[in-house]
Amino acid sequence: MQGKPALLIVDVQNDFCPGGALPVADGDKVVPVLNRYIERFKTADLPIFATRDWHPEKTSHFKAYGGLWPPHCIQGTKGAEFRPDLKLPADAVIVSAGMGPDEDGYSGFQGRDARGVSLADLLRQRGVERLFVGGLATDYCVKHTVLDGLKEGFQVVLLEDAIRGVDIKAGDSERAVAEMVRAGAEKVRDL
Ligand code: VGL
Ligand code: ZN
Repeated sequence: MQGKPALLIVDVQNDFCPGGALPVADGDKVVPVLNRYIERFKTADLPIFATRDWHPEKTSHFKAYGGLWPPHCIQGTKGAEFRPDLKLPADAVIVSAGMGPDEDGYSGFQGRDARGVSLADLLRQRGVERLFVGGLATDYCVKHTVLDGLKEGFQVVLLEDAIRGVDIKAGDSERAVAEMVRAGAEKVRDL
């Protein structure tokens, strides 16, 4: 049985694209693909969610404070904005994650909207049962969001043509996709 779908776009922000603070190779290439999915979900009157990595200046997520990463996606900065060419509709639901000073916040399910409502509750309020997920980065936020979505009981479809990864180690993204599939995600491309 296929439940009510929603599109879930993960962290398509300036800092994860070429020219940004933590660029993912070809990160910008997901934008036109996601724009086509956005158009289709809008036309079918289905809800669209977008997560954003939304860090404070000081966080244990950053190298300077014990973490893995250079500073990126700091709240209110240009780098934290969604890519300007991503055509998010005005009624897209925005969920911010990684806001705590001592969390990585890789999963969108650790995120909240402006009123503090969790992603899982926002999805359930709208009757969503099936998530179509694309965005950045395959081996971090996409992976954790997909795995948590499955744990929360949602069906998850990974949009394979709309994801790109960091690949600190060669093959990380490939392994992440395999892990998501093992956990129960479906893969689709050119949907
Ligand atoms: C992400 C690394 C650090 C992501 C966020 O959005 O995948 N990756 N912070
Ligand atoms: Zn981050």
